[in-house]
Amino acid sequence: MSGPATSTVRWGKRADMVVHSSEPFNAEPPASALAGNVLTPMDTFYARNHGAIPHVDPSTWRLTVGGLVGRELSLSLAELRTDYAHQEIVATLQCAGNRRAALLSVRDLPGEEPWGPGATSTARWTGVSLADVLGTAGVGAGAEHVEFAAGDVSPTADPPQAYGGSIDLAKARSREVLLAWGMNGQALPDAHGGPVRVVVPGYIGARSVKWVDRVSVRAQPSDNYFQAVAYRLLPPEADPERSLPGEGLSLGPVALNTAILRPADGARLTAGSTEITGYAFAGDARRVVRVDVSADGGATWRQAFLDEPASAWAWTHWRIRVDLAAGAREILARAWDSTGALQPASPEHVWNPKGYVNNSWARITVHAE
Ligand SMILES: Nc1nc2c(c(=O)[nH]1)N[C@H]1C(S)=C(S)[C@@H](COP(=O)(O)O)O[C@H]1N2
Ligand SMILES: [Mo]
Repeated sequence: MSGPATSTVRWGKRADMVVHSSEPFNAEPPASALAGNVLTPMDTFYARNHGAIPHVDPSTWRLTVGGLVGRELSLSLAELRTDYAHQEIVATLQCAGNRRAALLSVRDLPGEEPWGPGATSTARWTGVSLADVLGTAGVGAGAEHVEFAAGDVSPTADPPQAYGGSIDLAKARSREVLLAWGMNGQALPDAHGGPVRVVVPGYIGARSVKWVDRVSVRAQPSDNYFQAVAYRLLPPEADPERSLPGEGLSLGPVALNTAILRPADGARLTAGSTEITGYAFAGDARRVVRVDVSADGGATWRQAFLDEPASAWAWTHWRIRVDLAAGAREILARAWDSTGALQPASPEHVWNPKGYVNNSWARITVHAE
């Protein structure tokens, strides 16, 4: 209905998606499209892919569960749905590259896409707890990690390989980690990992492996490129072209972050009372407890009103009315979490060679007249 018929945006996404790459398909909604929606509509949910989006036939799909288990399992979608209790969880996914654009303006990041604040979205996921499936397989001695493997091959991995990753066993055994076939009440679409994906609430999006077809219980983290080499936080002086498997810090839980969704960066507004809205998110067991907003470049701050999050695994939307003086105004937002941690002030403090985890204060400039 809306959008030009000539739109090149695919996979059922809205016409105004910011497409970072069409093959593989990488796209985020404009920040304003995330505002006001606790659940992100399907056509607005960001898409992050390292290879071509496959179509996996739900009638022939099987999940194998192996490695350090008492007995190997091979489950069809029908078996997964009938043999295990269904779970529904509202959870936010957030890419480790969310808000990378601000790191790029500090220093170049060759080959990395300039994601804005839209590499995060929230859905109601339906599936079964991975914990229950691991329970039937039986976790063996020495198990510390659970690996997820899929069939989509990434040409940018070194060497090119199918996508995969792992999480620690304790997280894998928590109720909230799902093998999900439903998203906002619909069958999981191809672009988001249908027929079944992993959803790891509170962890970077990279661990929520789409099109999952194998779960392996292991003593060590996955050797997959996207666990051992990519999605690791390297020190600023490291050369990502030469980094060896296991170098740097493996990213798991999402760092405390926030973004301003409205008004848009660069917007022209009428001076006076203006509503500022945004999201804040804290990974794993942490909760967003406070968001401060400044309408004068950080000279003074006031606390925003926090909406009740939809679940312990969902983002917190916030809002505040500020009085905007005429001229170019820098608006800042910064969040605090339940451990008392505050976001770092500037992207210079967090710059790293792959451009992950930019959780510096949100900053936009608007022109009030
Ligand atoms: N099989 C597979 N799973 C994947 C990926 C991928 O490229 N292949 N990308 C990961 C990354 S980096 C993110 S941020 C999320 C994005 O999920 P979405 O495309 O549903 O938003 O999926 C993760 N799971
Ligand atoms: Mo990601």
